[in-house]
Amino acid sequence: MSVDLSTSLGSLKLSAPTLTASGCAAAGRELAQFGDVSTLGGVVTKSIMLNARSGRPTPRMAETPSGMLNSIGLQGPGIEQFIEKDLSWLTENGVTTIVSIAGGSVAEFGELARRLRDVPGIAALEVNISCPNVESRGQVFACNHESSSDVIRTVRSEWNDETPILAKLTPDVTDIVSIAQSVVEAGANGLSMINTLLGMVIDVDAMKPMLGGKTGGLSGPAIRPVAVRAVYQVHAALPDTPILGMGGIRNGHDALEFLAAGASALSIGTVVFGDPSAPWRIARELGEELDKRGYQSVREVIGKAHQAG
Ligand code: RRO
Repeated sequence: MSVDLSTSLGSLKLSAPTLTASGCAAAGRELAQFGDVSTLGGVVTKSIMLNARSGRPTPRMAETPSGMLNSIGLQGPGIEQFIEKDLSWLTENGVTTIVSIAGGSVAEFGELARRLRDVPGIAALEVNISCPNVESRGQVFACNHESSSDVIRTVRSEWNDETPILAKLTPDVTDIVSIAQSVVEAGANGLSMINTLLGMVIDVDAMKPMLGGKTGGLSGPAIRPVAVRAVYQVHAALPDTPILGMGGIRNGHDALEFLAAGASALSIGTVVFGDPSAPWRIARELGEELDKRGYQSVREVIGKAHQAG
């Protein structure tokens, strides 16, 4: 098999098409016992905030049909410890690192970008606008054109011109295409999509929501058709904007579906909890799926499903 698995997200060249999804492999270190993390397309780190956070009350996870709900609530060590402990490990180990940032306000996003701007070893910034704006009654930034653009414009103004900015979009909107257009106009170089869908599971014996935080983000194969649809619609409207696609990818066949819809690379999330070697396995399987169909590279199938009719 001689399929070329390399790809790119705009100016960022990737030697492999599969990355970890933010929040599903912490900062990559835990995966090192399952494979050489530097051979992945990259690691997208768990969204980091300025200050340490303990997150939402437990329980924080619930099983759902073909998926799971999480309500972690941005638990993390804060930016300084992240740079010192996590980012340094990733850099020392030659890992292509995409740092995911989350702010409770537009200004906090700007501060995070400013703090990270001169830190070496960052291949791209993923701006997680799918988190609540504490200054706007907890409304999610990415649900609104204005707040989405404000965040991206602010991050852009604090960031450098060489390293791409990806905006992470939520599917919990009526028109994801128009949100995508707003953030690209505001300066995003690419899009990560999709984040989880807001859901709830109720324990009918206790007669209360299962999760401590009541609501949670739905991920896994249950959301894959939603993700593929979103990637397809956005690629049709913005064919020159690179998309990091994700949402319930379990195997090479699923990965191929996202490429055909218009994604240029893939983040592997929920499946990693049960199979930590999945990002490597799925890249291998994708090669086999491409080979079986007579393709020689990942690049030639990106957006391929748009050519039919
Ligand atoms: O930390 C979380 O609970 C969380 C975040 Br920031 C996110 O973007 N998506 C998600 O499903 N959970």
